[in-house]
Amino acid sequence: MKKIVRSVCPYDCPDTCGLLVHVADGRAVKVEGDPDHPFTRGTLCPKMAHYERTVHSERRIITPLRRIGSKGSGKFAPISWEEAFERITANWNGIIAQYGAEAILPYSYAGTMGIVQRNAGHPFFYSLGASRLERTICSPAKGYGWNAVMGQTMAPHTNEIHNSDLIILWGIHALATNIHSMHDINIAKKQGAKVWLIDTYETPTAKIADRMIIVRPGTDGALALGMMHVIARENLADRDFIGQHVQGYEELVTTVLPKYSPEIVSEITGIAVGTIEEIARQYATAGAPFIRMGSGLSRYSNGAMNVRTITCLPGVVGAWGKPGGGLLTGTSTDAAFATNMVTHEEFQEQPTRSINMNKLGQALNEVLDPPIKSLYVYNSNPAAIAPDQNLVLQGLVREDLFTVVHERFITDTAKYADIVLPATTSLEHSDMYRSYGNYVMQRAYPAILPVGQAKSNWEVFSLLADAMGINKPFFKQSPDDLIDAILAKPSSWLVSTQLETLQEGRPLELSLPDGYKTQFRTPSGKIEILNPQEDDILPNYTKPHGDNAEFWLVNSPDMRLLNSSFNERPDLTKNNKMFLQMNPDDAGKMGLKDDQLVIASNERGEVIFTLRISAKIPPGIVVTEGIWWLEHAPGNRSVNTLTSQRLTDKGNGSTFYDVKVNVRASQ
Ligand SMILES: Nc1nc2c(c(=O)[nH]1)N[C@H]1C(S)=C(S)[C@@H](COP(=O)(O)OP(=O)(O)OC[C@H]3O[C@@H](n4cnc5c(=O)[nH]c(N)nc54)[C@H](O)[C@@H]3O)O[C@H]1N2
Ligand SMILES: Nc1nc2c(c(=O)[nH]1)N[C@H]1C(S)=C(S)[C@@H](COP(=O)(O)OP(=O)(O)OC[C@H]3O[C@@H](n4cnc5c(=O)[nH]c(N)nc54)[C@H](O)[C@@H]3O)O[C@H]1N2
Ligand code: SF4
Ligand SMILES: [Mo]
Repeated sequence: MKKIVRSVCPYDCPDTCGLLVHVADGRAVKVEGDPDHPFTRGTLCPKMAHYERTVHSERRIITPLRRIGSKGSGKFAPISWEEAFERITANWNGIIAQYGAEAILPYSYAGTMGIVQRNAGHPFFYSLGASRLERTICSPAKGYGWNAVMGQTMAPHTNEIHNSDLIILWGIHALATNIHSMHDINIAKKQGAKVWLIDTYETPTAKIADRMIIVRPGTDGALALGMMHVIARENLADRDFIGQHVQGYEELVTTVLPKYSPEIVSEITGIAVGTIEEIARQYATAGAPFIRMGSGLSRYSNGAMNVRTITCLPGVVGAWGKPGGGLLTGTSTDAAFATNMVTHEEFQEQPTRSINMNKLGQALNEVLDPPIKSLYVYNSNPAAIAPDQNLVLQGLVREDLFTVVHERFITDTAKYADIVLPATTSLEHSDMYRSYGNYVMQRAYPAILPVGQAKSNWEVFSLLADAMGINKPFFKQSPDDLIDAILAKPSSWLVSTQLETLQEGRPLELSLPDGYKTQFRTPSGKIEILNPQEDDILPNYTKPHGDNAEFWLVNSPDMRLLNSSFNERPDLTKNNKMFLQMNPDDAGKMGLKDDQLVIASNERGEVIFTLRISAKIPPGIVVTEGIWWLEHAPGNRSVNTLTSQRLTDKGNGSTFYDVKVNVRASQ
């Protein structure tokens, strides 16, 4: 029997595409982009064009497993679900009796973005009284920087781009991470818009840009101040808009901007004085300049300040007042319905400690009271994606750590598990999705039955609640019951006529209030260049941290992967080498040759890469793309051996790109 089922891409990607899944005899055989989805518009990225190969991969875990080799060896034997639950509860009950439930740490992030399956562990671990995980690995510094200037102001609709005449892609590798924005950018380009890209090297996204500015890592805040210096000096600011809508411009002009002449900013950023002046003038005189800001520049010790500073720019030139003008870091649809109906924080009876997910390595190796005696991992692959890999692996190998991993594949993390549980893919379970890059939301029903004995996160936590004696009726619901309950209490943003669209599993675009672009939801009601709540009431330039080593290590997304997901796909990863890209002059000075093995190292460890010499990389920087499973790593260590657990200036975020390394030939 054949059918076509609507579904949603579950991955941690701002596009949150609508899918049409072709099912034949109970198997997904083909996946297409939904032409009716307003952002997807019928196309998919290379990863999801063959999602059926992930769903029906030979590498899927199809039964629960018990470890029979040493930790990390990946040797397992199948067991029943009953035995898996017996082993987990026996271990946990023993740990709780001796150390208390805080000795158990959940670790999860964004394997799936659906609100039920992503958050399913929260009510369970709150009820258990386990340690909390501070989930700040992605972009809290970006959120912080935006909020410091714009408060809760609504982000612009992506269609604004159509009417822009100057689009700046700032720290975003849009071809890899936001590919459907190309539809919008192309509409603008056809009408004559120019595209500028600001990045640390010439990424593949440079192909679609008219101009490229290469900035020294972590110095974008200085560039923004330099642009504002030129705008003020040349009287290009929008005085009317500022008078009506901006707080603190005069103070910025008199106390901060004098320190950031183009000459000084050129020293900091490595950008020519003339280029700083040119982009400032073009930005200020454009009819409707639009900035699409990525997370790259926020993953530094000065990340929140970088974002805060750039976020001031559209206010200074009045871009918010013009159709097609503005700045997009990401959208928030939190207000559409109550996620708390899934997470239920109040199930936690007593305060428990919180462990920052960026510091897993430290937490597993430090003497803590109580120590972490059990780790439960779902929706995440910390052995690959968390910083300071050596320390993370040193923790995972501990014989006294009882590790459970609920996964679709034997990832680098699953190899260290005592018990592995098989997880469903998004085609096998129900969920509701909302996006962080647009305003479309969609409910999805299962397209096929679970593969093998796989169970969804929700199902596993319901069963674990029962096995651990947590007798709340909440856990007896199905995911669809829960989604129905959430939709029965929608916010005014979701009106009842629209709910039918959601119930039918069709994409629904939330409408934005008239005039939202100039409704500034800050305490003052204005754009707060001066924010009296901040330690530094005005934005300023602060330096990134770096390390005591020679090259900045930029580690960007790879088009074929999504974080460490899709490593299971030979069609995407075949013949891959973990490349380290380097400028020809740097390679020449060091006598290094193309395609030879090199070692990148710093105080945290060493990683072996294959050298790729490329003029697209500026001197002083090396670049690696993608988070590869260790099976692709010639030295059995991957990029996060080199990254640091240090946190951002605000938001406790990750600082993945604020890292330096030395490079030498591998013998
Ligand atoms: N194909 C693919 N898509 C993805 C992902 C993936 O791994 N692969 N990951 C997903 C996730 S979880 C997220 S959070 C988003 C993130 O996607 P984006 O918001 O695009 O952010 P990043 O991918 O972190 O970084 C984008 C760019 O920032 C650049 N960069 C680094 N440092 C600086 C700097 O100091 N200044 C400037 N101007 N640029 C800098 C990097 O070179 C990179 O090209 O993408 C999602 N989509
Ligand atoms: N060096 C470096 N490191 C980085 C980054 C970087 O740019 N550079 N980016 C960082 C960022 S922005 C992020 S967001 C993090 C992301 O880190 P993670 O969220 O851990 O992302 P993934 O590596 O995709 O791992 C998700 C895992 O969840 C599993 N999964 C998928 N669906 C389900 C499900 O329904 N149930 C269960 N139980 N499991 C499921 C997948 O098989 C996959 O192995 O990585 C960070 N790490
Ligand atoms: S990974 Fe992103 S671009 Fe690709 S299908 Fe999913 S949501 Fe769309
Ligand atoms: Mo992320």
